[in-house]
Amino acid sequence: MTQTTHHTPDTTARQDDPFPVKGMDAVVFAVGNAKQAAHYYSTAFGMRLVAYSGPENGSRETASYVLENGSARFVLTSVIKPVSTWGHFLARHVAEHGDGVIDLAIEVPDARAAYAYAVEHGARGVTEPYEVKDEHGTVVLAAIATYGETRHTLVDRSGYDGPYLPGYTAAEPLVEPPAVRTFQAIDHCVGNVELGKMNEWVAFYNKVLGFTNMKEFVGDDIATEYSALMSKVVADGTLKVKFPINEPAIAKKKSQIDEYLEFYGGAGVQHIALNTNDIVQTVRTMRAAGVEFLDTPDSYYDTLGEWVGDTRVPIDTLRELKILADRDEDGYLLQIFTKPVQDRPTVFFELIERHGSMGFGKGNFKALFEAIEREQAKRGNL
Ligand code: TYF
Ligand code: FE
Repeated sequence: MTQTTHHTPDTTARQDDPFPVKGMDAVVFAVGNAKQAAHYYSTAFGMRLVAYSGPENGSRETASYVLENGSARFVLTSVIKPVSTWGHFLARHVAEHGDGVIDLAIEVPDARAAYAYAVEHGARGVTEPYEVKDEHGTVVLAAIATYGETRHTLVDRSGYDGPYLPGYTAAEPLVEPPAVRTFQAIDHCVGNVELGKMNEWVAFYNKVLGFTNMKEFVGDDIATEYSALMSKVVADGTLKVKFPINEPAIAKKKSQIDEYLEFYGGAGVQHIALNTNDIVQTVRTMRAAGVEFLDTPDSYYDTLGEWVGDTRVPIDTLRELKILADRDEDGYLLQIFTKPVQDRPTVFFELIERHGSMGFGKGNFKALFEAIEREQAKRGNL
């Protein structure tokens, strides 16, 4: 069943936090053509290019474009010609998974301490702590493995004031950014894992990163009724980093999570949710730029007002733009989901405007999952 509770975000760092985090550092994508992806996230998502690494500044093997919107940072990486283990990894990752997320990088105050804590508590180390430096200062990096081929790089950038990381040079936006900022932070990053593995990964985050479970989850009864998935959310003590974990459930229909696992080729990042202060303006801007969002039937809006009450946005505007709304005891939220942003039915995005609620839209799960299933059916995967 779904439940919600009062979440009082304590944004001050806790003395006793076993794994203090500052927030999401970056979402790193391995893609087939980073040059064109940078264009898409600039023109369609309204992000700005801020840094670049490639052959022109000494990186012969890979090209990486760093785009930002407020504190949200995406890094798009392509291999130019595989030479090293890293280049071959990127080439194989794109071949196996298509465009996807290789790294949910977390900013921490002390990457060595964070890595040591994680490995002591059962994480598989991918990269031991190391320093990179240039004229802008020093960054300490380390990485641990999570679900599938995804990793968490732990980033201490307190000794650095450059555009992204040593080795990157500052870059200018590719196009004039939209007049109104489309979004300003990463709200949560969702992983899809194999059948029966959700609780193992929840336990991993509990043990290895000291994350705790948030009360909102999708359990057995809802799974069999209509969602065909189960979901739990882990977060750091200050709720700055929130990671829902989904697994498929056996139901009447083929799970959307199974579709993802089949086309991604295993576990991986399913969606990234982005915080916006003005979801109406953002959806108008992104729709006009060609971003496709999931459809919501008119019937949803016919009854919405009765249970969600007043929101900042009139119901007619929500209906026009297919924006979803949900309310819990802490407040309300507005949210909308894009269709997958590549040909494989894998990674997609969510826009979320929060007004008090720290939930994930449990009141919308039925409408949302039905919308996802309509898309699944169009693809012949239901
Ligand atoms: O992050 C969440 O939990 C919400 C709801 O396949 C959700 O965005 C859960 C599963 C899913 C799509 C959205
Ligand atoms: Fe979400």
